[in-house]
Amino acid sequence: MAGLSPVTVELLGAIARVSLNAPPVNAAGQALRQALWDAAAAIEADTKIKAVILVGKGRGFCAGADISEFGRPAQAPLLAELLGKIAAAHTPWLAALHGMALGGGLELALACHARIATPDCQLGLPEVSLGLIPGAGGTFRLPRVVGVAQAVEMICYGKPITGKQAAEIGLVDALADDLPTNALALAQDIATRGLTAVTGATGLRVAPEPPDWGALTATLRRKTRGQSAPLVALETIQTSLGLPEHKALAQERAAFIALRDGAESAALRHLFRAERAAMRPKQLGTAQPRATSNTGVIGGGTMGSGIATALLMAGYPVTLIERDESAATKGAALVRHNLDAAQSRGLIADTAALLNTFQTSTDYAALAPCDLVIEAVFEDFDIKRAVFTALEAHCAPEAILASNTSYLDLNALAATLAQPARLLGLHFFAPAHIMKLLEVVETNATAPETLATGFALARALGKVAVRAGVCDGFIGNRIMSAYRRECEYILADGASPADIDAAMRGFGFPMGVFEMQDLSGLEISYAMRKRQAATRNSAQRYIPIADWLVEAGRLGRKTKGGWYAYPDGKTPEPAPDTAALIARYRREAGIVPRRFEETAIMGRILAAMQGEGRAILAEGIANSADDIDVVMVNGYGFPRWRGGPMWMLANPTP
Ligand code: 3H9
Repeated sequence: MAGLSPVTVELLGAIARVSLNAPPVNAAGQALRQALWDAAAAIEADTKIKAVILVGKGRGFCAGADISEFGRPAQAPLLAELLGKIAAAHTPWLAALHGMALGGGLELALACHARIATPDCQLGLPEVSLGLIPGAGGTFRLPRVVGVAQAVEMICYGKPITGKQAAEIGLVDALADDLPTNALALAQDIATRGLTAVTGATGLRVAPEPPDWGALTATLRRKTRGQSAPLVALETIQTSLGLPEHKALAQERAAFIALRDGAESAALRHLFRAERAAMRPKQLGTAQPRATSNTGVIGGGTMGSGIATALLMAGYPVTLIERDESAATKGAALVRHNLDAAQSRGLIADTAALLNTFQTSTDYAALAPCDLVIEAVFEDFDIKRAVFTALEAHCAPEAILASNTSYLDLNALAATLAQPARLLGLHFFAPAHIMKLLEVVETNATAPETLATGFALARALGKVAVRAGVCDGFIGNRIMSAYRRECEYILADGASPADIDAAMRGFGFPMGVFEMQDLSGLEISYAMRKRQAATRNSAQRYIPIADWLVEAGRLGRKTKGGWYAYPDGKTPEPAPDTAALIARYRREAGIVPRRFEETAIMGRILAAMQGEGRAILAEGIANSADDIDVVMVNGYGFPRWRGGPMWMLANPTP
């Protein structure tokens, strides 16, 4: 039976070891399904085989259905049919899991009769993040193995769990330190003593208490902000509990197909592809990244300490430079605070161990061993230029130098460097150790190797990175400025901040543009507007209300008032002072306020995003419309399930 590919079968006495071998992630495409089908049929016919081990070669067990097949007609054997065949086999199958068992991969493991996993293996049904529900028995089998509450958590929210957690909830029967050895021993035990005697398995079991479906639905609706797949998943699980297997599987498949062929899944699959493509911009060519083992950060404020935290969490030693001891101590305290929070969320094992690889200094000479230094000082060109002069004097000539500027002209900064080819922008988003997005900014002089190092760093930090060219605001902030301006026009013409924020929330943003400004503080964009005042197009409409708010001391939540009032420091309420300023502006500008429906508000906001997106593309600031979507979704709260503004432009819903 050897030689079947992408599935191979070896006989180890009475045990058959079936290996999935479809790099890079053993996705269950047609060829793999057919080969596994054939292997299962041959094994079932062989009475000498007493147990089967199913393993994945390479990085993991199986990442699920092959996503690239979803746009084409399904080809036999369907995954659900294959899994039905394995579940019904007389010979017990043991799934041996490492790396990842996701989506159809976990459904395959659930169709097996027992499961063993490495403690760090990722097990999950992440279909909702592709706008889908499990379509190969997951909504039927998982609740009957781990109970309804756990199954709802895994299926409706789509977040994977570790092998260790899976053992705690009974999803796997055993954990393995040494998977090949432990799986073989377990399979031999099953072959000798029988499945039930070894695993204590009583087959599928249903949770005794059905949950409060109403409460689950309400929470899900709130957390998923307009996405439909999670709610369909919940309904499918609920309906499935009252159905026999064949009917439950049929209703699951029907719901799966409807979602697969719908707009939401197309949008989410677009982002899955776009996020991966963004990490390979054409400008890299064949350039290889430089090795990075020691890093430096200049500036210990919110951004600098967040960047230092992100670097430490990814395993890089960090030297943080501040201008004096007191600022260095404050920066170190912020880093410790961030790491403590990460530890309490289980993201890192030990703050103290990471702090052993962290030091602060007020002397740039401490950066001598660093191969990558990221500057995150105050947004002032002269201050940044002085920092880079010092970096050139103290860093090794091959060290990569990066600026975290959000707005300043990196081409002008590059022109002040002796070696501009090693400068790039690394625009992190606050909090830098949490936000997924990184804009990797290429100046006119950035070498491909420097750019490649930026992308390699992004990968190591677990970020989604997008290449951007130099302009005021790069991709994301430039689009944000454009739609914020549009929101101010809508406000000036008659809508209230609450009307506009409600429209954005209704569309799926976590918060509206005015609430967001109050949260981050109005003074930053005020300073930017003042900087741009001399060069602003005087023909363009300008709304001064935000300036008046700052000049009246209304900086946002921190002053208990900005666009809104915050009597308790956090809950926005309509602010009479703001309303008076808006009324004053309308009066002075001779505007008779009109009413705006939510759809009209969102239509104008989207058009502003898309218009600016087109300009950015035309100027080569972004490589593709897909890159713009990746930025808006990962850095600016654009609802993921809608695919991004440029996707919506190209794929209008009827
Ligand atoms: C499903 O299973 C439905 C079933 O319930 C029912 C069916 C009837 N298919 O992310 P990476 C590619 S829905 C095809 O860069 P990492 C990926 O495009 C599926 N290709 O690496 C990339 O290729 P390229 C449910 C896939 O280590 C390469 O593999 N499953 C698939 O950062 C490496 O990927 C999921 O939602 C796939 N399923 O992360 C899992 N998966 O280099 C989706 C990956 O050419 N996948 N590729 O761009 C993931 O979450 C991550 O890719 C994974 C690896 C964690 C596996």
